[in-house]
Parts: sequence; structure tokens; C-alpha cells
Amino acid sequence: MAAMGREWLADAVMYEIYPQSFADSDGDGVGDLRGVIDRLDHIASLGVNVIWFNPCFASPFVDAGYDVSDYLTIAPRYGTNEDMAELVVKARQKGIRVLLDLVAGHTSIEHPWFRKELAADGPDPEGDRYIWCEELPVRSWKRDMPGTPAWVRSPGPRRGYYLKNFYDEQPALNFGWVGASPDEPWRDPIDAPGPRRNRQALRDIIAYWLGLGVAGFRVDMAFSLVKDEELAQGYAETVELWREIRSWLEADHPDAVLIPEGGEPRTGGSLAFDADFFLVIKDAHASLFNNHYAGRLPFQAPREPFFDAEGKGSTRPFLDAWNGARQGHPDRPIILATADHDFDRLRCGPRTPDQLGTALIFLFTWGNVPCLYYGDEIGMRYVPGLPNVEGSICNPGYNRAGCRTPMQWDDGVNAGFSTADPSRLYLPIDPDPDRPTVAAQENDPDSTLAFVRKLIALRRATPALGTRASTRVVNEGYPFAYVRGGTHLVVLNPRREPATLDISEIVGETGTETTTGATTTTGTASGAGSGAGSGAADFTVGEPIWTSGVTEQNGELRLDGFAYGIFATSRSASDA
Ligand SMILES: [Ca+2]
Repeated sequence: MAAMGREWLADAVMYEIYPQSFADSDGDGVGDLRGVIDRLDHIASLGVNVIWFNPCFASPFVDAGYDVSDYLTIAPRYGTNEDMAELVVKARQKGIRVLLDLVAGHTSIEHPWFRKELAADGPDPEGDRYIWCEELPVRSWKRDMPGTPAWVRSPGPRRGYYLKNFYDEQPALNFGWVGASPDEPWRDPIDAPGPRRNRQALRDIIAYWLGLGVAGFRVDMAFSLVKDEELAQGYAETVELWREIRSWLEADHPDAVLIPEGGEPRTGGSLAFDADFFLVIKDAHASLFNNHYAGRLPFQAPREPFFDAEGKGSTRPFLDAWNGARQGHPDRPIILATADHDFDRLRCGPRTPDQLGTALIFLFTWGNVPCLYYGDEIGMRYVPGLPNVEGSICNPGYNRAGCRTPMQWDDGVNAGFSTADPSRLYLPIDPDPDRPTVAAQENDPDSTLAFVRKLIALRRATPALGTRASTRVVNEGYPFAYVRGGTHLVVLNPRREPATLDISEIVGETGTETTTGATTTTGTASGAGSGAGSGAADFTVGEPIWTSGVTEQNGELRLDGFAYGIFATSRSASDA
């Protein structure tokens, strides 16, 4: 696709690679870039066109690489900068762009910047890169939880405290504060020398890797940069900082994208990032998929997920979040992943492979930019009960290791991931003797792998199922039904019990789908209003494109448990 500028992101199908766990080429038990290069044919066979890597830079790996000690050097355990350059070229030859993870808001305590300030007996004359205070401030953050800054006592020689972003080993970089005060000298103004140095460093890091051929960045904790005890105020200034970087990118690197961790705060004015990211740990995604078998997140509403055999969930929290993100920005790309490195997987707890179909159909036929988490193409499961590896356990009920286990390639030693002794593996292989593998599914037309390949191919061949086409929800609940692009009806029944859809409800309330990317709702929910419907009577459920367990009779679609269907619809010529 030869889209101009950053338009390519809207047509992307992403693939997230956790580099530790994908493929180990040299037998040290940890995945590496050579391993990824060796497996590019598999990645390309999926039909994805963007790889997003979790952090690959030099790090002591207290938080799995989200604690960077050198932004300009690939971590030796993954290879060299030359390996990354080679990977970028070889991926591009297969039509695949590469995104890196940029940890912008903090470094490792091992970073030379921090070592230097820790060894000093006072502020750096050129401006501190970190945030130091001698006495604990009275004002502080109300919450003490991962992701919220907190003061950490300096281990010395420098006296006092430094501000952290996540773990204590992740000191926050100084991008200035909202409301500088002479009584609180650590509150540097945003244009103070320290914050200016760090803003310039961000550009230098971004420019270096773009120069090496990467297509952009996913920015970790993107809105953590400018500090304030009231997070929302800090967000406004942080977005302003990213706008400044965006302006520079538009001039120097117009096709480079920036994707935030999470949604971009709407602070008025233009958006600095190219997408919102509905994270697995956040409510919109969790309300669809989180069945709590990977743990309970303290900041999540306790909900039953919609995609679940019990059928007790609702699509409403997701639709509200979706429409909220699109409010005023109807074309905004929204990334919605099968899973990610921060929590569970689609296949988690009692959810069996035959229950994955409806979830996958949804994730690749809704208007999102889909992101496939490595291993989800074969239905790898969340492995419970693993030890704390590189900070995977954030609190007693929250272990991320279960979604980070090695990719299962074949029936060989260590499932083909590594030739190392099993005791040396980054994380253990899923011990289930029936664990899925790429090799076993490769030529099986009924496998999850074949399903995912077919689904991505269908999406890429069908603009109506892509990001730019309209979406009209025609039934919430079970079954969930929506029309894409005015031409394709998708019906999904993720519960065990059957469900029926009255086709006349679709026909009778056909709305005109005029706004690109907007999501309108007819059927059971209020706010149907997208017009009386031109040619309503001409709307019919047409040829099935891909169905499982769906039958049509007497004006109804009947869906067995876990059934799904994609139908071409017919409309009058006047609607075209
Ligand atoms: Ca290795």
C-alpha cells in the first residue's frame, strides 16, 4: 500500500513481539533479533504489515527492558544495532514496517545520566535531567500504585530523594512541572535547562532510530512526562510537548508515526499522536475479554466479559469508550489488540480454542487497527503460577509472566524456541502436553493459525471491514451484530447458549451510513438516529462470506453457541 505520509497506519495490521520470548537463535535461553529475522517468513505469512517490538535497548531488565540504560544501543542479549538495521530491511522487503518501544518518561538507575547525578553533591549546572529534592515535599500524589510517581530516598552520595515513575529503579526524567514555585525548587519550569536537555534527547533518540529505518514508536507512559500532582494538568502540558515533537517530525520525518500507551488525553486543539491504544489492562478492552483468570487488577471495574461462554457481559462499556475516542475525531485510528505483554491472553482460564473464533472475528472486522500478540495466532494460553521474572509481578494479584512465555514453534526441545537447557530459558515453556505449535497447525485447515491467516487476508481484501469504513451496530448483547461499510453484516454469539437476531430489525432501521468511521447504533440501544433510512426495504442479508453455526429461517438468524457469521448485504443502487 503506497499511502502518503502517516496514512499507512490506518491500514495496518500489527504484530507485537516480546523479544525475550519469540525465538532464540544462539541458545542462551533468551529470544533475540536474529531469531526474529529467521522467522520473518512466519510473520509475513500471517498477513500483518507492522511489527511492534517491546523495548530492545540496553537495560539491566529490572522491568523487562522498560528501564533503559542506553537508548542508542540494542541490548546485547538481543544482538546489535546492525542486526536491527538488517531486520528492518528484510522486514520491509516483505512489506512489513517496524515500530520500536520508546520509554520516554524515565530511565534505568543504571543510565549514565542518572549515575552522574547520583554521584554529584548538588544540581547539575547544565540543568538536572532527573527530579531531586532534599526534603520530602508536603504535596504529593494521592495514589501509590504502579504508574503513579513517588519519591524514593537516594542511595547516595547525593542527598535527598528522587522521583520515580514506576519501579524504584525507574527514575523519572525531568520534563518540568506545572506551576513552578520558589518554595519547591524541584519544580522546574517546562523550559528550564534540564527539561530542555531531555526534550532534545527525545528528538535525538527518535531521529537515530528513524535514520536506521524504523517506521515510528509506541511510546511507553507517553503522558507521564510533565509532572503535576493533579495528573490532568500534567497531561495538558505533556500533550503540548508531544505536539512540538510532532511539528518537528512533520518537517523532518513526515511518514513516522507515534502511538501512545493508552488513549491520548483530549486537551483541546490538535492531537499529537497518530492513534489511541485501547490497552488490555483498561476497561474498554477488559469489558470484552478479561475473564479474571490472570488475576484481578485493582484499577479495573469488576465486570463479566462480553466474550465469554457464560454470556453475562455487555458491549456497552466498550462502545461508550469507542464512541468517546471518536468524538470530534471520527477518523481516529484506535488500536485494539488480541492481548499484550501487560496482562492476560485471549485464551485464559477455561476459555477453550473453539471459543476464540468470535473474539478473533470481532477484532479483525471491527473498525480498529488490529494488533496480534505473538502466539495468539496459534491460540497460546496464559500460563498461570509463574515466578516473578524481570518485574512481571506488579502486585500479588497481577502476574504478567503468564502472557510472556516462549513462542511454541514445534515439537522439538523447548518447543523449538531455544536449544538451551530448560533451566536457562527466559520463562518456562507452557508445560501442557497439548500446547499448540506453529508446526502442528501449519498445514491444518481447521487450525487457529489457518483461521487467523484467512481472517487477516479477508480484512485486507475487503475495505468495508477495514479502519476507514463506517460501523453501524444493529444489535447489542447476544448476538452482537454490526454492519460495516454499508455492505457487510457481522454477527457474533460468544456465549454457550444459542442466540437469535430478527433480520427485520436490521432491515427496518437501516440508517444511512454517511460519516466515515463513525459508529452509529440502531436496534436495542437508544440514540438510533442516523436518519429514517434511505432504501430501508432494500437492505437484505445476502450471501454468507464466512459462517460457523449460523442458520437463516423465517426472518431470523439463529446462532449456535460460539457461532459467527460475515455476510455480504444487498442495498439499493441509490445507496451506493
Ligand atoms: Ca538468544
